[in-house]
Amino acid sequence: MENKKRIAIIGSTGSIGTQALQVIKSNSDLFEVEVLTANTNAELLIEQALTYLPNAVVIADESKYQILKEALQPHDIKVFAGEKAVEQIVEMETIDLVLASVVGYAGLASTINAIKHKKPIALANKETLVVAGELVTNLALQNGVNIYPVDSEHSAIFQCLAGEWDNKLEKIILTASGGPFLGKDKEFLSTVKKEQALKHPNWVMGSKITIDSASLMNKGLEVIEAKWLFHLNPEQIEVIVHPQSIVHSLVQFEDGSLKAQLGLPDMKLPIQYALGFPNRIKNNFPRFDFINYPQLTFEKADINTFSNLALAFEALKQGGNMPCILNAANEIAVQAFLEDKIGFLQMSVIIEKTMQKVAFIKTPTYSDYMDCDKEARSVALELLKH
Ligand code: MN3
Repeated sequence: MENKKRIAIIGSTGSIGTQALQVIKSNSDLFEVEVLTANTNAELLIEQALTYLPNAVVIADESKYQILKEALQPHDIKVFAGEKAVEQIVEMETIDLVLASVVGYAGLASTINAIKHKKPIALANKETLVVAGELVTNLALQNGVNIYPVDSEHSAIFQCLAGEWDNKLEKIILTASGGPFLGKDKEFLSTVKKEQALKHPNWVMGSKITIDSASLMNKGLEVIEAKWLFHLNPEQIEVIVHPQSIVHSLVQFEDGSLKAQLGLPDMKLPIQYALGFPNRIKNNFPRFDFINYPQLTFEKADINTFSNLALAFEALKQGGNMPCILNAANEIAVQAFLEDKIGFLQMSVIIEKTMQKVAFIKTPTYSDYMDCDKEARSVALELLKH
């Protein structure tokens, strides 16, 4: 068929990237893979490239270039290497949509470049909007570029808004599973190890986001992401804990009416919605059955115990470069926790102190963000030593 949507997956070897490839495989009449990029996992990238035969692949880790080149050249697949190449590949004329699924700050540059080249974005990288939400959304507006959320909560809100674009929102309610430590106190949290934090009750995700879910930082980042995606004030964003992860989020309109999107927790659905928008695509994913869930429950988030969520709201309220500082410190803290260098609760301490130490900038430029990210990381790393 002609008119297949040609997709570039930036970060194809991660959790979202691999699930996106499954969606594309099941819908090969609608989508084809134009570009795949990975950070360091050359082995999986080669396997993916040989299966999906993209036009080009990029590996950020330049030391893997030769392996990739040797494996893929016979198949007429272009091979590039280096971080700059990841950023530049999105300019390719044959790309119809860019799936931004790199984890963390590292995803920012390629997303910005894609927007500058008028590519629609399916956004799985929430840190892009956390770090530079104002800049990125303004740029998207100037270039007439749509950003389709892949994050399940934001996809839920986006789905609720379909056909309601002109109706004002009173507020949105983001649901949070509460993670593996729901209901626990600080004393318990002071003893937890990464193995416990990595066991998420409902969602299968990469390690960074799974730790963020356990600490509620993930929800904090999503609050900031929602602000920029849906043009909201901080007061219009609520978080509610919903341990079953069936109601993916809700919107409330000015008449008090609430709309929610429900379904089993499976990232393939929001990925598919973002790739296929505005069309819904028939699939055979398992269906939700109320009989298996006699109770859907909701409770207040415990921001005293899980202070990362409070810190994120604070960063959102202050604005400027504060969310960028929060994000950089969090990336360092999560990495340190995953390496058993700090305890679970120390992550919040490092983030809070970093927010106090790095200079506040009210209206940062892109280079301010780059400097701020670097500075916040070095401050957080310094704090790790004490
Ligand atoms: Mn989410």
